[in-house]
Amino acid sequence: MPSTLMTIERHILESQRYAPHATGAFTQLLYDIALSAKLIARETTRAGLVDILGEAGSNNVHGEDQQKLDVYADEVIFRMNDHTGRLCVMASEERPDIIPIPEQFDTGRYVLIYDPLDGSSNIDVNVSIGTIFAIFRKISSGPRGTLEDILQPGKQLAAAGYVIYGASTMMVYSTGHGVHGFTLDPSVGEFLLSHENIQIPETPMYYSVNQGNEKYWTPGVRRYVKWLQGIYGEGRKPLSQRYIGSLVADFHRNLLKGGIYLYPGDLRSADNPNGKLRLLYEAAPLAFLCEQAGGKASDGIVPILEIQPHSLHQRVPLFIGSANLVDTANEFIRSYDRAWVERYIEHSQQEPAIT
Ligand code: AHM
Ligand code: MG
Repeated sequence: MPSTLMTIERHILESQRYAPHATGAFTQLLYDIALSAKLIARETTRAGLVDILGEAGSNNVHGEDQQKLDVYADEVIFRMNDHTGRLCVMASEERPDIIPIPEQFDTGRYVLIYDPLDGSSNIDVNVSIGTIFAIFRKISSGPRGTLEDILQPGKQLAAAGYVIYGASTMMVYSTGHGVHGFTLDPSVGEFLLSHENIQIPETPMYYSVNQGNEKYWTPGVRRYVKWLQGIYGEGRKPLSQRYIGSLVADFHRNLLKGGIYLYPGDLRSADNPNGKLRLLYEAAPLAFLCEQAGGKASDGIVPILEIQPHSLHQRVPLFIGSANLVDTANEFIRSYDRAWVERYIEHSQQEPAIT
């Protein structure tokens, strides 16, 4: 047994020493997210019981309403945070517009952006899924938050993290002072510090990509993946491929073991060269964590954390993981994907501006 047992609550409180002027609101906000995670974890572990207790949208044998898990997760995070006076506005991947704080409640200095349950195709098949969250400080001048508070570049994040609902539930977060991981002990209902100051290993083990999309890839991405496989590059040992299709789970594994996750922009549609993932809910918070752990994240051209978002649900290509692998991805794209880069830049400039 380790000499000290550190709960997430204590860890968050002790981290306040880095912010001597903090009022405690930030600390409480992180703690509310941890509490939401416990509620969501309780439901994800019962997910398989839906078949015998009733389908989503119907009544179960107890006469209770069954909800889809992603809707449930979205509601839990919203309701845990709408009335605390700590937030000025929220945004969820599940909702089309920004989420104002209801008029009857006070507002605060922080902004919460979340993907309540990422990896939706894995929800029904008992494969790891996750919650991703990002916290900014309010920048707009009015009393209540606006879209301007949401559309901030990742380099302005005050904190970010994720929860993985896997063999065990873990919460991993950073406030800009390292990345720390906590494992939920279900018998006592506490997140306990299990991974302090995570650093992504320099020697990578894995690459993670949906190889089924290869026919849509740009020439640079094709060559890059061949390089990862050791087909190009003198005497390079191939990396093993691992792909769960749950960003949080794929990212978590590569963070601990070393490697790269990529969801590139592709040539599928001339209208959308940006790939699938969302800048605000997925790419930016994980990029913040990855950089804190000594890794890198880019869209193939610039660091994810430098990108100024233009719209709430903006998509972005993502290359994230060990620093040298991300640098090499950028080099391949620079060398072989000029046509795609032009289209991507042009498309990004057409994104609607902040209103
Ligand atoms: P979602 O937000 O609808 O769950 O989609 C995001 C997920 C990521 O978790 C995952 O990495 C990716 O989509 C997988 O996409 P694909 O099935 O195209 O490989
Ligand atoms: Mg998602």
